[in-house]
Amino acid sequence: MKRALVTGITGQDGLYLSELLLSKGYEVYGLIRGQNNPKADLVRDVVPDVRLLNGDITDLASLIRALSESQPDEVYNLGAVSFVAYSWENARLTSDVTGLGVLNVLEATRLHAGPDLSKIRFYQASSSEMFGKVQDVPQRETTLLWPRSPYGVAKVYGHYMTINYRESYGMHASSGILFNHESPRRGPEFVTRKITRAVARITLGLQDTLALGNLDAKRDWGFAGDYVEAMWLMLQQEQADDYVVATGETHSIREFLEIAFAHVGIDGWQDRVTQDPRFLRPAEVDLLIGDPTKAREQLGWQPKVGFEDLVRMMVDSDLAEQRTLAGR
Ligand code: NDP
Ligand code: GDR
Repeated sequence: MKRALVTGITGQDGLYLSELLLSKGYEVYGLIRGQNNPKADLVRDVVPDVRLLNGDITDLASLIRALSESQPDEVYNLGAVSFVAYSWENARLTSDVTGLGVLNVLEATRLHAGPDLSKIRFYQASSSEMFGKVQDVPQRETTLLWPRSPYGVAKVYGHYMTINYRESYGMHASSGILFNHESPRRGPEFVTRKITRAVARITLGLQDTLALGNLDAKRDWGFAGDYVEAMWLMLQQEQADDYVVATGETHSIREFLEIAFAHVGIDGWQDRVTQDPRFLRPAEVDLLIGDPTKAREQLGWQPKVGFEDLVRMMVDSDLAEQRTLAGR
């Protein structure tokens, strides 16, 4: 039986990846931080077979202990301060967790493995935010990185550190450059979930309007359940490498709004949405669209859920959740 250690277990991807690994017969260990993490119950609820280990990716000793307790064949580093807007207000914290945290996980893995480094495979959650200012359309593995936020800068550090461990020590360390991926488990601070939750509440008469920032940004949005499969596939390859994981389609926030509101029968979303400068960013990533050719050809990976189905899935899930919360 294979064993995997997953950091960021309480997050959107941690839950989907755990479900996938458990379905493949893995023994899954999840790193959980804090003395009484409120999301521990969620993990126990969704994936009760995951074994939780205390630790924090900023704390090297806790990682060494987690590796020793789990003895993993595969390490998936998903832990991060992941909200781009928050990263300007907490740039140092973001650098420590999202940047230096990667070095800690790599180094703990190397120390734990000892002379036989080939026995552990490592996955780093890199991001399309690293592309930042548009250099290439679509963006691919070779596109120049030009991050536009403290989060993006920290991810670039983690990305190159992963490549460096591969080149310096021969570690089987792969980096998935994942474009935005969403689901009903997406945190409510991200724009997709913020919209689908608001659409559900407006439909039920619990809210009148929704305040957003820049509606013109374009993103390549896929379904998180599809994307965790690409993570796993990367670690099943003989050679470690870097892969763009994306749908190859891009849509604006306006298009997302259009489909979400139309799904509940509300035409003219413009009357329901206000623009609030508080949600504008000091520097914006205007256009993301990925070229997933390498992942398709080398990993045999393809997204299954399309954009419109993704939006509808999230609206339906939020409608059900809000109905339950409102006791209807
Ligand atoms: P989430 O924000 O949902 O989850 C982030 C996870 O990181 C949480 O489990 C959080 O734990 C954990 N974490 C935060 N700080 C620490 C720390 N100091 N030590 C250990 N764990 C910590 O993110 P997603 O699931 O959406 O994303 C997973 C990874 O993929 C992240 O690295 C993200 O940056 C990256 N990514 C995500 C994309 C997306 O579109 N979703 C696209 C590209 C990359 P806690 O509950 O304790 O806060
Ligand atoms: P992103 O996701 O920054 O791409 O990072 P987010 O959903 O936060 O923003 C997407 C775009 O929407 C615009 N926007 C708003 N965003 C939020 N959150 N709230 C608003 O009110 C709002 N109004 C407009 C933003 O300006 C932006 O252009 C996500 C995270 O998961 C990262 O961790 C990951 O690396 C990248 O995706 C790929």
